[in-house]
Amino acid sequence: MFDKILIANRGEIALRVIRACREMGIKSVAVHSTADADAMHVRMADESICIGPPSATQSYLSIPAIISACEITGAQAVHPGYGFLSENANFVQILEDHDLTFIGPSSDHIRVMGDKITAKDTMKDLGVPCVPGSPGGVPDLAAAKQIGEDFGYPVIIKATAGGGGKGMKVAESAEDMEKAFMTARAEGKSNFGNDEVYIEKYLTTPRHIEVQVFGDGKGNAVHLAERDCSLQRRHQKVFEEAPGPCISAEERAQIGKICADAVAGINYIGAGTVEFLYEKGEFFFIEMNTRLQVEHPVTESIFGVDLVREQIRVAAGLPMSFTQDDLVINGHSIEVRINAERLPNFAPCPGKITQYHAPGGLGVRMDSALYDGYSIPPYYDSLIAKLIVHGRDRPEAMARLQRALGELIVDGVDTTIPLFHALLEEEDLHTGDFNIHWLEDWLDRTYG
Ligand code: MV4
Repeated sequence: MFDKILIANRGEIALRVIRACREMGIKSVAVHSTADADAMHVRMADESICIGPPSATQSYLSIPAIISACEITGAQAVHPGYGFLSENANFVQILEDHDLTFIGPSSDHIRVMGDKITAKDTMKDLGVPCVPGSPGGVPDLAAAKQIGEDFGYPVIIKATAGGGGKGMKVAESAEDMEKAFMTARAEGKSNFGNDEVYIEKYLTTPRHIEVQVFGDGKGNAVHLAERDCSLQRRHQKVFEEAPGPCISAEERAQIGKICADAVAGINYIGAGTVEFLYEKGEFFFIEMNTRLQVEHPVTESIFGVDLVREQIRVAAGLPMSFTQDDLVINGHSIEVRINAERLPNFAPCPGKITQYHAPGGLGVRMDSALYDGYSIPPYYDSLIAKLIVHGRDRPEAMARLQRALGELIVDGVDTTIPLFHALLEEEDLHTGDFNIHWLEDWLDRTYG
């Protein structure tokens, strides 16, 4: 087992990893920018090291700075958290070259899944059901129009390197194709330096269902059911839950086995998420994420497992501590993302926290790096806390969420807390009757 792990991240996820390290008797190293000298992760780690100026490019994203920090502190492994360098195949390659262990998948798996065409090809070959569409990349407009005819409109043109909704355009008809195709291409080129695009049948009212998988890198893998993350705004998740309220035990077992077998088949190591669109009882693969996700706690809550501990174990060459048969769902869990943002436009709202009180009690988990008097810096993303609740069933989890939100105090900055109070008044949230468009439609209706 590792003696010392460096956490190449900040905020709540850095705390999450430090906590797992401490429970495992592993020393933790925090890295921080000059803007984060007073951050909680720096206080909580066993040691800390400054890696650069406020700009993420020059600190949390700086590969030379992270490698140097490992050399100086004697850390043997790096946990990337999510975001930043967590899905950077080049970074993983460089760590490997320096005999440092990346706590996550191999650079090859990150690279394959980072390109959506190769990801889809790979998953399709492994037996995962995919959205019907072009076989691989679409070279030109003529080919794009042919695909439109073959599959029927509407279709969606996606940049293979895309992410966060960038490089994605819907064509409702043949007349839309030229503009949509050219725009998707141009966005792929300008945002990701890659103008390759592919085309899929456009699903009009799906839910976003993602299956949590975990592999030991030796051909063994399990699934940990699914999360429903349909409530999103501009491709940012807002409310996540596990298990999916519309997924039956039979569907879960079937899609779960397909995903576990697929990742076992490529000797995948560590945590991964297989993303699907789910419509009319069918799953359609869209992407795979090769990282621990923001919303992993809802999965931890219903299975009672520590996914970070498990990531560290397999990275050190140990077996997973559970088998598929050990993984039994207990109840229901919901996470809401609390951002320092001002409604109704969700404008970032950094500033000083004048009062902070975290909720508690049975079935309540608050993952946050906030403290009284902390100043949220303006340089990084606006997630300041994740409130995660667990109940014996979905109604109990919803009631607990409402109760916990009522206890939570975050003063000094605007937050998305009022959004959740308002959402909990909505019948559709209680029945689970929503799809990927529900939240944006509701925001339009509610705030205009
Ligand atoms: C789609 C789709 C409909 N049909 N693909 C959005 C970002 C990327 N992860 C995939 N996305 C979508 N792909 C087909 N074939 C609709 C979306 C989509 C979406 C997906 C999940 C959650 C929220 C979304 C919001 C808008 C569009």
